[in-house]
Amino acid sequence: MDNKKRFYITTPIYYVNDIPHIGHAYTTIACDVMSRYKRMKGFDAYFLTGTDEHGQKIQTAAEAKGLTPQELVDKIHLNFKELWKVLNISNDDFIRTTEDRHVRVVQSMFKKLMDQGDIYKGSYEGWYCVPCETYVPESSMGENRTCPDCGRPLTTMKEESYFFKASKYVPRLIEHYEKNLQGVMPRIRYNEIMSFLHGEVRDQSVSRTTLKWGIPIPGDEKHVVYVWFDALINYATAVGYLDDPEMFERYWPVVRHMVGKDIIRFHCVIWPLMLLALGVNVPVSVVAHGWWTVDGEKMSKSKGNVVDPFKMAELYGADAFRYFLLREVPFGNDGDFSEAALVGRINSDLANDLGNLLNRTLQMIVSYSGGVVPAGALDDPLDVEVRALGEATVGAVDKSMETFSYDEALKLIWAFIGRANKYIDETSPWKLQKEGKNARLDGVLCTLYEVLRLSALLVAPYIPEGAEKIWKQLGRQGSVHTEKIDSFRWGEGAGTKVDKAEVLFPRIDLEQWKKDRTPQPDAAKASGAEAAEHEPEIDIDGFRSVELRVAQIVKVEEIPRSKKLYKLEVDLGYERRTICAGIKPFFKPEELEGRRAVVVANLKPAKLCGIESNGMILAASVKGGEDEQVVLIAPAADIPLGSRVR
Ligand code: ME8
Repeated sequence: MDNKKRFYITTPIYYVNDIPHIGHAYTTIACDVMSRYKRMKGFDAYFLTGTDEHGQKIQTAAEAKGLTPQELVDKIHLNFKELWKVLNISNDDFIRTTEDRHVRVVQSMFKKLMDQGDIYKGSYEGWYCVPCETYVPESSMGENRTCPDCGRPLTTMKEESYFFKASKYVPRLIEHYEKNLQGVMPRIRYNEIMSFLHGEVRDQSVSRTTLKWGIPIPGDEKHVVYVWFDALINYATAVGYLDDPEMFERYWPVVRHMVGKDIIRFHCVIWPLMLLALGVNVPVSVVAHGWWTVDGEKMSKSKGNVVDPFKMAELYGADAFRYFLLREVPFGNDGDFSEAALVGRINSDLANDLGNLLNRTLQMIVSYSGGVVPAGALDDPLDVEVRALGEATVGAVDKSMETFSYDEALKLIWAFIGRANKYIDETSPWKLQKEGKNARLDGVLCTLYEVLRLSALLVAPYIPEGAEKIWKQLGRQGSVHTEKIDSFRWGEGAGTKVDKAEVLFPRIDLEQWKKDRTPQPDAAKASGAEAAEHEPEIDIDGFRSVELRVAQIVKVEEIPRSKKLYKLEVDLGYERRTICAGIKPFFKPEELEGRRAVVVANLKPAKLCGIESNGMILAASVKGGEDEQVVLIAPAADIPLGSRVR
């Protein structure tokens, strides 16, 4: 097998000082989808993830918990392993930097570089960020000597240190990137790295004497290896740099690293420089993704808005979470996570588009064809068009996956699914059946079955559980995940006995979902107290005497003397009139103009702030502590102005 059919992809190895969050899940899911896809394209694909277990952060976290660093990492790394199970991650290996296999490689590389003079001893003095474990040059410090990454105060530090002669290899790395534009993806990050390389790249401090929790330097044990120098090497350890030259030969030339945009300098500058010094190929590509915010805000523990991937998988299913993360934002860009958007995608893309297509098709095959896919003639122009789109989609998806454009690939697949749903409406199989046009009906059912058989293959890397269920419902043998996309031949599904149709992605009832997520107002503070104050009973005639009508607010004017009142002009269809309403604190004029509302049309005129008010606008209100929430009461659907509300 040539290198073109091999693929090795890695996630960053995650720090185990904390529990996994959406950022960890995102990179790992993206790598998982890519490796699953490559396997289905017939590649010998290898997928590595793992944990970064040395360094100051871990030592500090362990101290805070009253554990030894080893106890901490032994415990916390299991959270990551567990999460990958829950999210259906198909990694081939999970590396921990505290493993002996890794410690030996780090020490051997360190020694090799020292022996050849590329690591030398010196002393280092500078401004240091303890949590980030980085020296920060004066030029990139934040205000008041703070870390440009985490914003925390820097401290001065002087220590004896080993240095890696990074600067020596910079011209070779620049030359490499000039010839390999795919070396850093996307282009914006490539440009960032090139301009950094054209600036001053200093020799790198690669050892520490200030902490104990690290890999000892052979022959000088008061030093431990700097955590990033240690961590980057994991990618080589795992594919047998020291222990299995054959495996290393097989996968190293095709390695791609996926990382968040914040750690590209380590991956696109330091690591390749280390590899050049070691005489090893630099990675084919480093692919950088953007960062997730949550409901428009930066994710942080102090804000309490950290998205817990375990919880998302439990509430919505691993497939939906995986699908959402890759569909929602173009890979490489920053994205904003919101559960409401996730629910929207579940209902529209998964339940509606894909789920309905499967359900409708299977039910028709059962009702009209005894549950067996008919061997129809697939020569109607519509059939030919759908087939051509399917075949073109396979090629277009492959192009998108080449550039890690996951969202593009999903858009293409869903365009194909959407086309098939439209095809059902265009061909109306129920009419064909009624009219006894059996030959045509067979062609339609067979085409739809083929659409689904192909779609199952295309969605399998993204929604592995759902795809397997589709495969089974379609009556296919074996697992969808061992299929090869390119072996698919249109029409070969005829004759298959389909399985029972079951709902794949249940629709989420939005009203119920909102209710479940809305914190109930505190009874004492809010609605409880108000609800207890009932008005005296009235009879039906008493209620009828209130003339309620649908109106539209056409103009909103401020009343300069009043903090609460707006002067509204409302249209009742048969007349326009002025109403003064005490809703100014809750709405801007532009939020009211054009809105429909229900008004009391027969209220006696009253003068408010010198203006005659002819009626009243209905609104619901609730008090929660200091805040009052007010919403207008409006008809749920379009109805002529002036209609009575009874
Ligand atoms: O950096 N959105 O580990 P780590 C998207 N151990 N990605 C995010 C994110 C967010 N809000 N927050 C974090 C390390 N990430 C090192 C790696 S590799 C040799 C060593 C991403 O656990 C971040 O960009 O702090 C990074 O790629 C990854 O999570 C791991 O972060």
